[in-house]
Formats: sequence, C-alpha cells, structure tokens
Amino acid sequence: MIMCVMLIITIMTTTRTLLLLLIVCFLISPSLATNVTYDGRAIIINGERRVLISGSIHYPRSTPDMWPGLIQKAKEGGLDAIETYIFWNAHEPTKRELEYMKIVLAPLSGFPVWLHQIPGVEMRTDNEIFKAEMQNFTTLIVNMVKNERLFAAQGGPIILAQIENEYGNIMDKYGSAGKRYIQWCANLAETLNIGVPWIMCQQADAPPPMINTCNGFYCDKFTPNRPTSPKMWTENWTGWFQDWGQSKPHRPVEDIAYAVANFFASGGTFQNYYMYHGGTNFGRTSGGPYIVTSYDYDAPLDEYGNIRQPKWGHLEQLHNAIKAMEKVLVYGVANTTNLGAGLTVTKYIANGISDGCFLINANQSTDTNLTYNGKIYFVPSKSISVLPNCEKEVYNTAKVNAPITLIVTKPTESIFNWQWRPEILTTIHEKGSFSNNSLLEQILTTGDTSDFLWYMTRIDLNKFHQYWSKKMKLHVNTKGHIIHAFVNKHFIGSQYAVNGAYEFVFEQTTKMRKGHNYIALLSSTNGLANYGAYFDLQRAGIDGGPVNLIGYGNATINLTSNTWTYKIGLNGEDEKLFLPSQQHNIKWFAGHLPINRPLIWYKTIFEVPEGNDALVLDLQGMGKGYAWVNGHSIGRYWPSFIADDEGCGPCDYRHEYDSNRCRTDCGKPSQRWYHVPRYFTTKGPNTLILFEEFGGDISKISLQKVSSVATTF
Ligand SMILES: *[C@@H]1O[C@H](CO)[C@@H](O)[C@H](O)[C@H]1NC(C)=O
Ligand SMILES: *[C@@H]1O[C@H](CO)[C@@H](O)[C@H](O)[C@H]1NC(C)=O
Ligand SMILES: *[C@@H]1O[C@H](CO)[C@@H](O)[C@H](O)[C@H]1NC(C)=O
Ligand SMILES: *[C@@H]1O[C@H](CO)[C@@H](O)[C@H](O)[C@H]1NC(C)=O
Ligand SMILES: *[C@@H]1O[C@H](CO)[C@@H](O)[C@H](O)[C@H]1NC(C)=O
Ligand SMILES: *[C@@H]1O[C@H](CO)[C@@H](O)[C@H](O)[C@H]1NC(C)=O
Ligand SMILES: *[C@@H]1O[C@H](CO)[C@@H](O)[C@H](O)[C@H]1NC(C)=O
Ligand SMILES: *[C@@H]1O[C@H](CO)[C@@H](O)[C@H](O)[C@H]1NC(C)=O
Ligand SMILES: CC(=O)N[C@H]1CO[C@H](CO)[C@@H](O)[C@@H]1O
Repeated sequence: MIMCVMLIITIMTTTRTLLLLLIVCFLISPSLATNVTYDGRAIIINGERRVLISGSIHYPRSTPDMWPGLIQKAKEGGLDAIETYIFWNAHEPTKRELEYMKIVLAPLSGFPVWLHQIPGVEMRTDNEIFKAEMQNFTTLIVNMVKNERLFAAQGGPIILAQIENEYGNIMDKYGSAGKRYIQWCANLAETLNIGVPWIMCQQADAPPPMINTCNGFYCDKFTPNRPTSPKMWTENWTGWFQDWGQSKPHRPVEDIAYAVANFFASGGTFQNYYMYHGGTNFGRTSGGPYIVTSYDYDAPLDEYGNIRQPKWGHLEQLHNAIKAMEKVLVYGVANTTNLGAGLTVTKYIANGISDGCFLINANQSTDTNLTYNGKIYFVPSKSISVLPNCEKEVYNTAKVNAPITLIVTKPTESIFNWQWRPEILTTIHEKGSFSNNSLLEQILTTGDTSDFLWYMTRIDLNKFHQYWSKKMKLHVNTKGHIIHAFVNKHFIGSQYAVNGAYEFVFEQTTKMRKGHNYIALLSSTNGLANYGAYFDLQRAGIDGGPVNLIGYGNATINLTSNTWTYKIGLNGEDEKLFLPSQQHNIKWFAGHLPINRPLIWYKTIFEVPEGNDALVLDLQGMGKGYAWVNGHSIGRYWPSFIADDEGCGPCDYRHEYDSNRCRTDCGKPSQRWYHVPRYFTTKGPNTLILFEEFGGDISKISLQKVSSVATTF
C-alpha cells in the first residue's frame, strides 16, 4: 500500500489570510525515513521517480468526522496525495495564541487582522515587519511539524512544501520589492531545512532550488524555469468558486480529464486537483467579497463529502490508466508524431519497460478513426485515448462510462417552532462606544471582529433653518458592502452592492424634524478580499463618505466631518444570542412572528433524523443573514440573491473551458441549501438560531436530507 501526503507550506491568501499549504502523501509507509528529491522529470521517492496525483482538501472547510471518509474516497479515487493549506487565521486568530490542528469553529472568528493592524506593515512584499511575522509563523509551523516527525525525511508523510502562493501573478505590481521578497521567501524556506523539496506555484522566477509549478485550467504548455525541475501542476481547477448573484459553476469532466491526460502526455508527472473536496466556508470565512458559503467547487467530492458522479469515477479510471504506465512516463522518452488536423500520437519508450501511448485529438469539431500500428481507434473530437501498452485503449477522456448520480434533497420530519426577538438597535449616538470627527474605514475599525459597524451622528437643523424642509434627502457614499439607514430611530432603507462593484451611493428621502435629528447607518461587510495585489488594502464601509443631507433648494449640509459615534458589532453579538449556553439570560417571543422585517433574531429547537445522510437547511424565502447550530456558525446565507443569467447557455466540453461557461441555476438563488454538519448536531434537542438582516419568511425554512441517487439513461 503506497499512499503519499505532501505538506505544501504556502503563505497564501485564499481567505484573506496568509497561509501555509501542506501536501500530505500516502505513498509513504509510516516510521521509515523517506528520501524525497527531484530531477528534471519527476519527484523521486527513495530513489524512484514517481507519477503523483494529488487533490486539495482544506481541513477547515469540513468537520473532523468527515475527514476519514474524505481521505478514503480520495484514495479510492486513485489519489496518492492530499494537499491542504495551513490557514494562518485558523491557527493564530490572535497574535501568538496558536491553535494547531484544531479547527476554529467559533462563530465570528476572523482572519488574523492583527497582522494587518500592525503599524507600518505591508503584506507580501519586502517589508521588515511583515517578513518577521511570516518568518515567525512559518518557523513555528515547521517546528511543530518537525516535532511530530511528519516530514518524509523523518518518516512522516509530508513530501513537499510550498511557500507563497501564485505570487508571480501579482508580483509586478510590487516592483523590485516583490522580487526581493520572493528571493527572501526562498531563502527562508531553505533555512528551515525540512528535508523535502520546496515548490512555488505560478512563480516563473522561483530561485533555485525552489521548483516552480503551474496553476490553471490547462497546464500542458507549461515548462518549468529550469531543466532540472519536474513539470508539476499544483492547481488544476476542477470547477470554480461562486459569488452571490452568480449561477453555479460546472466544469465538464470530459474537459478536466482531457486537461489532465494532456498534462501527463506532455511530460507532467505531478498534478493536484484544486479542489478534490471544496466543502463549506463556515462562519465568516468566505472571502471575496461576496464568495458564497458553499465552497463546493463542482469537485469530485461534493460539499457534503458525497462522491460526485460521473466526475469522481471518470477521473478514477483516468488515474488507473496513467498509473498503469507510470514507469515509462517517468523513465521513458516521448516521441510525438503530428498527424495534422489536430491529431498527435505521443509514445513513451524506455529500455526494458513496455511502451505507453496517448492518441490525442485536439480538433474541437471532428471525430476521427485513427489508424495506429494497424489498428483503428475511435478518438472523438477533443479527447485523448490512453493506451498503457500502446495496443489496447483502456481509457478515453470523452467516453464517460462512470455511473451518473443525482444529488437530491428530501424533507425530514424535523419541525421548527420559531421564537424571535428584534436586534436592539443602536440608533442613537449616545449608545456608541467611541467618537471621531471623520468617517472611518470599516475593516480597520472593527478588526473584522464583526461584519457590522454602526456610524451615528446628530444634526441640529435649527442651525440650518434656511435649509430645513419636512423631507430631506440622505446621501451616503459607501465602499460597501451593505447599508441599513435609520433616521430618528426609523428604518428608512437598505442597499447592497451589486455587479461586482462594492462602492455605491445610498440615497433616500426621509422626514426630518426641526431641532435634533439622529442619523444612524449600519454598515456590514460580506467577506473580505483575498486575492490580487494589495488585496489587504481594500477598504469597506462609509470610509470618508461623503455623507450629505440635501434640503430646501438643494442646499447641501455636509455631515462628513460631523462628530460620528461608532459601535462595533450587533447587540445580539455582544449578548451572544447564538450560544445555547447564554439562552437562560435571553427572552424570546413566541407568536406574531415577524415576516419580512429586517434585523430580527429567530430561534428554534429541533431534532435531527438518524442516519448518515448529510443535512441541509433549505433557506429559500429568507433574505440575508447568519445561522448557528448549537452555537456553531454554518455561515452567511443569502438565498434572496438571485443568480444572474450569465453562463447558462449550452455546455459543450469541446470548447476551451473558463469559469463563465457551463454554469447552471441561472435565475435561481445563488445558494439555497446550507450544510448543517452532523458534527454540529446532537441526538437530543438542537438549537438553531438565525439573524436575518433584510427580512424573510421564516415559516418556509426546512431541514432536509441529501442523498445521491443513481440514474440510468
Ligand atoms: C536521496 O536520493 C538522492 C537521489 O534520488 C540521492 O542522491 C541521495 O544520496 C539520497 N539521500 C539519502 C540520504 O539517501
Ligand atoms: C515568535 O515571536 C515570539 C514573540 O512574539 C517569540 O517568543 C518566538 O520565539 C518567535 N518564534 C519564532 C519561531 O521565531
Ligand atoms: C518516432 O516515431 C516516428 C513515427 O512512428 C518514427 O518514424 C521515429 O523513428 C520515432 N523516433 C524515435 C526516436 O523513436
Ligand atoms: C479539424 O478537422 C477538420 C477536418 O479534418 C479540419 O478541416 C480542421 O482544419 C481541423 N482543425 C484543426 C484546428 O486542426
Ligand atoms: C469510425 O468507424 C466507425 C466503425 O467503422 C463508423 O461507424 C464511424 O462512422 C467512423 N467515424 C468517423 C468519424 O469516421
Ligand atoms: C480618528 O480616527 C483617526 C483614524 O483612525 C485617528 O487617527 C484619530 O486619532 C481619531 N481621532 C480621535 C479623536 O479619536
Ligand atoms: C464634504 O466634506 C468633506 C470632508 O470634510 C469633503 O471632502 C467634501 O468634498 C465635502 N463636500 C461634498 C459635497 O461632499
Ligand atoms: C434639485 O435637484 C434635482 C435633482 O438634481 C433637480 O431635479 C431639481 O430641479 C433641483 N431643485 C432645485 C430647486 O434646484
Ligand atoms: C497557468 C494557467 O494555465 N492559467 C490559466 C488559468 O485559466 C485561466 C482561465 O481559463 C487562464 O486565463 C489562465 O491563463
């Protein structure tokens, strides 16, 4: 039994955090030291070149009870290795309070904003403060891994480590400091002396001995930057993530299989599926802004850990076909014959090892009957046939014969009897906790301890009597993502960012009175930027405004430099309304359930059905908000955000794939079902608490079971 796990240590940014990436490889028998090196062809394990097939499973995106099943299904799917990031925010939520190999499920735990708040810090560049923090964290993790003897050289399962992530895609924006930084990362990695190779993905100038690797939908054309580095594909995107307001991404399996087969046909020897299991962005961990709570990714294992067919099965067959010719792929030489019209034959030849062949039809429109060595092979357009002994076709990327299953949700017997209470609004400035004469940036102000920040001010209209009119217009310029406005304690309207632009202007006519008027603006964020150059500098909230009040004759009262009073978070968050342990302190109302009213908390006690089927909440009918099961946050919900029409046209796998093709569920909620991990539930009564931000119909909520059903065509 050989399985391999590789620890890729990446400092990276998928959750607006820097994180380390860990690839664990099952190839290794425990306790014996394993020698992992590489040359221009492949990763070498104990002196033997290997083909390695790996898949990303990020442990915080599932619950511990799911891990053994996920790993088992990954093994059965033909993987040799699992890749995972180490999430800096999960392990060091507060500076120097490390939590290792323990998932932080606490609601409202954030990324390490403390990092971002250190004066003078500039992330991911040649900045001494940042580098010191990165060195400290990386060293701590590496030392822990060493203490557990997890590196292959110590007899552990970790065969590779990665530092930084896709920095090459953004490095130019950082100028020469970026170049110095990446050199520094390489030096840091070297000094950690982990005894297994280091890789850097999407980093064309990765300094030796770093191996630079490829991420993308296709990597057959990729060449490492040195002839002594093997061709590795660290992120072959199996699908894509999804934003609120978007339809569901779907990458046809014929296209992934083609991309993977083409990668091995063109000299690749290591490839990793991103994601093999995507899972769920629990709590407030989804990034973006606006990435949905499900991180399903259309991966071979679905959000709940179920096998997704035919994707899983079709790729499993491909892995078996590739493994059947492993030796010749890593020791042989390739002889490629171009037959014209997009047809090529690649034959791997080596002394004493049987040949291996790929018949490649890159033509996107024409199927072909290809005659090879006197035999005829039917190779459909844009497909690759794999012939491990150059005679028998054991696999073709476009001939899918894995079973097809449908994932279905079924109602359960669980009954919800709802109670409710309003959020106690902080709509007058006396309730604030600090003041400032400017409109502050939200993320720095809250430290991301909450999605919410109140901005409150008071205006005496007697001083502006010549402008006063019964109805005035409130004008708020915000950097997003959502605003709820109150004047004199009355709700006057909400607005959220749409169409990928997070800045917007809120404008609403409102009744004003002579004398004092109170303006209170509740701003909320919805996932923080996690990618791109300077992502950490992206701003949110009313940040500088301006905020104006427009009165008689269009005269403008500029409130931007008024005294603004602030309160971070909701009162319900302060009171921890979502925790079962706090319930004895909290009064909930029964009856007169508010429907479609903003800023309401709801609570119910329910039982879960027995069995192993995954459980989901069907939140269709609700607006936008947050849900907790027994105090565990299952994430943000926003079923009222309907997916646009983009990308749901006909899906032909023969087209070059990009994330805007082959989408499904246009015109439906971006996410209707929300995973309730059984790990969060108990046999007895369970507490479900929702905070509804915009207003919704709570009576429509139901608990459902997810199962996969085989279908035949
Ligand atoms: C590890 O393997 C490489 C070649 O693959 C070899 O050069 C080196 O001596 C080996 N190291 C050990 C400690 O066995
Ligand atoms: C990390 O920083 C702390 C002080 O903040 C220090 O005590 C610790 O030794 C450092 N660890 C490493 C590995 O540098
Ligand atoms: C490569 O294949 C072609 C066509 O089959 C053949 O003519 C040629 O001799 C082969 N070259 C090598 C180096 O084997
Ligand atoms: C695809 O095949 C057709 C028919 O043989 C040919 O006319 C066309 O040029 C081919 N396309 C490519 C891109 O090779
Ligand atoms: C390939 O050969 C089969 C069997 O002879 C035939 O039915 C089919 O039409 C041929 N396809 C093409 C594209 O030539
Ligand atoms: C207002 O906020 C700014 C920016 O955070 C800060 O520099 C300033 O000291 C604050 N002023 C007061 C009076 O707190
Ligand atoms: C309002 O005040 C702010 C800061 O005091 C200023 O930047 C802005 O230009 C003013 N005018 C308008 C119309 O917003
Ligand atoms: C005030 O502004 C609105 C919209 O910009 C305009 O339609 C209206 O005529 C203006 N009124 C006065 C009195 O200037
Ligand atoms: C490295 C690589 O292949 N990157 C590609 C990833 O996919 C996107 C979208 O198709 C391409 O634009 C990149 O070039």
